[in-house]
Amino acid sequence: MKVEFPKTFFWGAASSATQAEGRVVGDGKGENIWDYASKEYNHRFYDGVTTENTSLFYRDHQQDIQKMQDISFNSFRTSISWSRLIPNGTGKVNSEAVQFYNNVIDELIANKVEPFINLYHFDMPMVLQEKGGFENKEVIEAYKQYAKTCFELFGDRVKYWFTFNEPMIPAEAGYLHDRHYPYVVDFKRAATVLHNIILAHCEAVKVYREMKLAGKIGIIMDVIPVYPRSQNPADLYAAEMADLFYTKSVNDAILKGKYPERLREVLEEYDQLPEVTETDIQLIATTSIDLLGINYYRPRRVKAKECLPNPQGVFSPEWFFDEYVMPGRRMNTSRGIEIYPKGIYDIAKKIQTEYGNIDWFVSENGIGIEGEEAFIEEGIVQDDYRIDFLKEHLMYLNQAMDEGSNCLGYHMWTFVDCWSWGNAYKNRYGFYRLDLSTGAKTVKKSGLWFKEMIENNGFD
Ligand code: BGP
Repeated sequence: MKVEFPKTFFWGAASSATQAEGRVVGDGKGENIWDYASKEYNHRFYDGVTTENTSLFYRDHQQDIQKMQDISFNSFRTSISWSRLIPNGTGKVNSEAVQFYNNVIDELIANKVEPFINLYHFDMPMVLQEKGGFENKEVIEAYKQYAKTCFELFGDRVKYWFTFNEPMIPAEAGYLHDRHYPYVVDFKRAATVLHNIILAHCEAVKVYREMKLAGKIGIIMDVIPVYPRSQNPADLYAAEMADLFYTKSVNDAILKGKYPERLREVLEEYDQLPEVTETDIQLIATTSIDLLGINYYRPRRVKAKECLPNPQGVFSPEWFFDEYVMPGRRMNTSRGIEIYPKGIYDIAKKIQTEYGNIDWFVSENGIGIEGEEAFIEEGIVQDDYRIDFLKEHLMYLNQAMDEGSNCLGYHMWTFVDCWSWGNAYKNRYGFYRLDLSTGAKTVKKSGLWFKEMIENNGFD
């Protein structure tokens, strides 16, 4: 075996509640921002597909978990839907949801698939969004209670917990870049949301520690490695700023227990500093995680600004750098992002050298392709491009591990083709194809390749 992984390595895939569960009549689920936005702002979603029509993990979980076992997963990440478990955001728990998540967890364990459970994957309950979502400190308290409820209900069996998926995204996409509801465009509000999400993370970790449960708790982050166009100081400055705003802001707070001083200086200079109290600073400084998940899809290439930003415009990190379109870059044209397998190695090195070589795993990595039906032959999507993508990324990951990186696993995005934030079912990522007209879920060639790779702990 040329590329070999430890026998204890976690292999599987990731998914999330809103993207996969779907709705069935009488399930008692409350509305979240995606249920609301995909109806009320339907034009923003590819083909107008709403959350109601997602791949029905709620109904099919038993067969789906069997499908995980069929391709030899030993672990699987999904999230609990806050608005399913506690339809009003606070207070009464939905017994149907408790039953559902109990079934999922028990079924996974019975199939020797370790459940990795995330508490928040972009899906704020609508009632709490109406109160300001994470702009409102009361929602931090509500999240803490929700987290506690989850630990009480499922903490006897779930050994791997995650507080948030990509904490930057609800802030950046929801409050600055107009991609997620509530479609606000205001840097300071985005910064407040990010800060409050970090506080909510800390509160959940604190509760988990107090409960003395026998498991690990962490967070899933999207680290986009930044590469400057050149070594020219102006390009280097652009890269430093992109990294500061989009990576170090969250990473340093979570992994080093403090925000970068440089960030504070810049935000102060532009009058964009959110309110951060001494108590907040203390809470962040005294919280640490056990396991870090990293989602990796693409690099961020940047260059010095070509034009001065409009001082009348909305302040944004993009005031400090421009995107660099590197000649010859390799693109996933369906998703419009660069494919750069070495990025995974660079992230591993960064964790090793700058963040204490903490235990981590690849919590998402994948390639979303439009029009995959064109690759169906003999009833199977012949997705050799996905196998190549996997091989290349795994080779770089393996190299980093040989050099001492504490990587414990690899989860692909995703298990069955799922609904996505905006793109709905346009780009397909799954090991299983979902036929939207029949609901059938059929393994792809990559799923079979992954199975063999797991069974051999590597590949040639
Ligand atoms: C990650 C999210 C996932 C998933 C994935 C694919 O950032 O955590 O929920 O959606 O990206 O991206 P997209 O669906 O936008 O193509």
